[in-house]
Amino acid sequence: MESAAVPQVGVVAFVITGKSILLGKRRSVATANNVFAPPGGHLEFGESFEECAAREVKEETGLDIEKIEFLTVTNNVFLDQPKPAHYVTVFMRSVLADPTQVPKNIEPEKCEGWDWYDWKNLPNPLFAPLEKMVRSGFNPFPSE
Ligand code: 8DG
Ligand code: MG
Repeated sequence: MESAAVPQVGVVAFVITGKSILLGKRRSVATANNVFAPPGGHLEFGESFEECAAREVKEETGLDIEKIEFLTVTNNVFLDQPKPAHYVTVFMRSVLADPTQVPKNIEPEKCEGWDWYDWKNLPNPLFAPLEKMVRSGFNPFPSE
């Protein structure tokens, strides 16, 4: 991670299948250890939120996503860590371009593996920004 002197932009992708989302357990990363989080990463210069979500999901899971839509944005300040950080976190939702595709753990040094979790039965502990969102009652699913 870069210097935390200024707020940074993180883009997070909910990949939705039915009422489940894709989560992985993070390993030794500055902002979060051993917590479950969706795929995501830093917004690159010139990139749209949709492009960033698709790129990060591809890089981390090998999956191709579509119907990528903006959900919400949250402000996350991580002061209680060796290198304090501040993220403006953009949450996107998406679905699999090919529903038969299976996630691969492409960055095993960063993640223990990916799996689908029912929104009503999420694992613990969740990464703080997601935990906050779940506790607020946020619903990421399209209304039908
Ligand atoms: P990159 O530098 O390769 O672009 O990214 P990365 O190494 O994959 O970064 P990341 O830590 O996975 O994501 C960037 C930041 O986004 C993370 O440090 C903090 C913020 N972020 C949240 N919530 C979440 C989340 O639920 N998942 C992910 N992946 N990042 C999140 O605030
Ligand atoms: Mg990441």
